[in-house]
Amino acid sequence: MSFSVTDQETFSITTPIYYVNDVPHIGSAYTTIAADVIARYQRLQGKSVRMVTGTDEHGQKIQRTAEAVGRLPQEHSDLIAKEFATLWQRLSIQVDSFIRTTDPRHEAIVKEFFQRVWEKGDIYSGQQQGWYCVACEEFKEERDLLEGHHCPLHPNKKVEWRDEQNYFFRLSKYQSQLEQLYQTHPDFIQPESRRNEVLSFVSQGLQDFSISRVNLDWGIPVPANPNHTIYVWFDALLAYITALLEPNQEPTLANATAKWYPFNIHLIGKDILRFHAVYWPAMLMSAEIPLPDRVFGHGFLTKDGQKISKTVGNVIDPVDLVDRYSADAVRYYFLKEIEFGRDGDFNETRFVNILNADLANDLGNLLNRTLKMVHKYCGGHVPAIEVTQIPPDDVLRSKGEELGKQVAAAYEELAFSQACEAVMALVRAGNKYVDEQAPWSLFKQGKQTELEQVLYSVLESVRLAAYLLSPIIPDISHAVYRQLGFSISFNDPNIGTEAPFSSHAKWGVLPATQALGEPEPVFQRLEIP
Ligand code: ME8
Repeated sequence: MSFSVTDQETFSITTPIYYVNDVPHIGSAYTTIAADVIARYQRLQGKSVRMVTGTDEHGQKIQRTAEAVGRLPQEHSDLIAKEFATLWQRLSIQVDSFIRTTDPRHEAIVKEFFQRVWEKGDIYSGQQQGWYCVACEEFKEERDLLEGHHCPLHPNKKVEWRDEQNYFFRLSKYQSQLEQLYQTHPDFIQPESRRNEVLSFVSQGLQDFSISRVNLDWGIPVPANPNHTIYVWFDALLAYITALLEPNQEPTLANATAKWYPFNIHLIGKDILRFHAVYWPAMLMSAEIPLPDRVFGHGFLTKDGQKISKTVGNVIDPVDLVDRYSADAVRYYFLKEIEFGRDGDFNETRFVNILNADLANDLGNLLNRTLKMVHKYCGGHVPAIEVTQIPPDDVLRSKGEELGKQVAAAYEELAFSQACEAVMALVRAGNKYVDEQAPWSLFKQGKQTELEQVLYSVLESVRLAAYLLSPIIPDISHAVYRQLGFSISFNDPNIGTEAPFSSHAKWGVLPATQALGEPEPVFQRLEIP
């Protein structure tokens, strides 16, 4: 049975539309992994999911980067966009829509949107004076700059003085509507610390912002005045909407917003919070388009305490990490190690230690030792045990029966680290249980029924752990399921009907007498480099 989109609820989520100033680094991978985990969790829940990512290719930052490497901006963008798409594949990310802002359909969407806002009377011409950070593509207040007019997010870059005629968007007109939005929808901005940041920024009074640039060819021309180019942020935010068009659909706002809109989550880093939590909702209000449900701004990955950034030049290459350690390893480490929403430092020794402890020793070893015993003592089949035969106060059964609900709540709150912790607690309990119950001695004593109950409980706990971690480590979960005799792939887009959360997140799903696969390590121990 398969559901069509209209039969079931939809879920849509975005990552930022990344700049193509350089190949992707671990920061962009971090957000995209998290978005993929959320999307996978929602697929398990049976939702029809649209996961959107893409590349931001216009504006001065990209034009200058291309010039510096002797390429045309389009040629440069083509090369780098490909690197992003390849990395997402390597990281087992299921992208439903990859939007590039140089897609011709996007220009049509941006122009239609601009026109709507224009007709609303929310755009006017004025003089823009101020300090501009090309790396942020944003005007900065003098008081926010470091000494010598350097940008705090790009301390090696100087801001530039601008004094030019621009078109402005009447952000100030939306001050009270925005304040009302934050009051009536307290979950609109998450986590709480980010919400407070925005509330404090907005309470200082909103200023109109310029949405066009002169002397810049690389961008979408302003419909009424082609001497101006639409500001790259105005252009990029709209890529979220363009990304919802079906491949051969006419590019109109009505078409793009028909099925998947409004977005459930815009997932971003805290650096671009204002654009998403203030400018974007105001733009949508002006165009009379519904607002997203929530904007979640996570923290920064840092190295030696400084934000990892392409512009700063302290990047960690995600391709290298995947090559050396596998996609699941990278996915697990970042989501388990860093509380989502907070900053976190990358440390390779810790990386190796956590993976070895959780995935090789605790999860991998529990499956391996149990399967070997089942092959030895029970003929390679799931023991013929009815779940009702296992006492309700059995440690694994009672923990397992609570776990699905607990982990679902953690995923809903984007508390990935908590989800991992809760699952690993069951896995660790499983290892302890094996040590205490000593199936080898039950075998020696001829206590076959007790032995089978013990082994069933452990196998079922490993299965449940693999299922609940599948949004984070889909390849390992697949390997566990295969060894347990299932032919389910967690990369199957129909996973929500093949193995729905409503049944597989329960304890006691492993079918009695199901033939088991050969035990093979699901995660090889890593060496500290
Ligand atoms: O801002 N730690 O693109 P961008 C965690 N084109 N996340 C990080 C990070 C770090 N050190 N560095 C980057 C842009 N990120 C615009 C977006 S959206 C309409 C336009 C992640 O390539 C994080 O999600 O600079 C951050 O918000 C994003 O990359 C910035 O990507």
